[in-house]
Amino acid sequence: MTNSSYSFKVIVIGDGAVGKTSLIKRFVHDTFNKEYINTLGSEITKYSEIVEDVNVNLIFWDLAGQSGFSRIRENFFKGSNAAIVVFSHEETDLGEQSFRNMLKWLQDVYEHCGRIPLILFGNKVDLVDENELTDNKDLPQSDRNLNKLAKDMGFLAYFKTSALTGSGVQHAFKTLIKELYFNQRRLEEHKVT
Ligand SMILES: Nc1nc2c(ncn2[C@@H]2O[C@H](COP(=O)(O)OP(=O)(O)OP(=O)(O)O)[C@@H](O)[C@H]2O)c(=O)[nH]1
Ligand SMILES: [Mg+2]
Repeated sequence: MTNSSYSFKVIVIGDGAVGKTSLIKRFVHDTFNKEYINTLGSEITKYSEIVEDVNVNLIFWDLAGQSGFSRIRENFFKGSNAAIVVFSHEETDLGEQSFRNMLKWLQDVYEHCGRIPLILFGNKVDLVDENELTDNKDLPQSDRNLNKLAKDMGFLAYFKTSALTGSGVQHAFKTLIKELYFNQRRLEEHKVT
């Protein structure tokens, strides 16, 4: 039986159509929709899991990446415990732009939330040749370059994901959950009673 619970607000950000909503759907419901229904404003999804006897409750705040929704953003960022920044690996303008805009999203987080745990997802990995990402070290989106970039930018980790196939999704989200859980546990252990 569990005797305590932790709750975390996790924001999911990145350009429009990179797959933020799809990643949450894949992780929480194990479903995928090929059709693109862009998020209006923001959407909330709840997720719970028991970790070492503690009920860990997450609330994912999924933000519309399309510009035009910037006015609601302040409220969106308030009180976040972690952020997932998503870009797309697809070899299109959308993909390339989403990669470049990652920095802009990161700045938004620092501005509104200060230093919170950050995770980077490179999504739609099913649309590219994964061997290229592993072997071609000259590619900015290669595994080696992205692992380094993620480290330099203060991300906890970088993961390649596909909401379509599910590849990497569980592992990426679970890494964040574990990080949040252990951070909180450490804080509780040092709390003066
Ligand atoms: N091939 C492929 N398509 C994906 C993947 N993830 C999402 N998509 C598709 O990409 C489109 C956009 O996905 P969404 O999850 O709605 O993107 P979003 O980032 O939430 O977009 P906004 O709500 O507008 O910010 C949809 O047509 C999805 O089916 C993926 O991993 N692989
Ligand atoms: Mg969306």
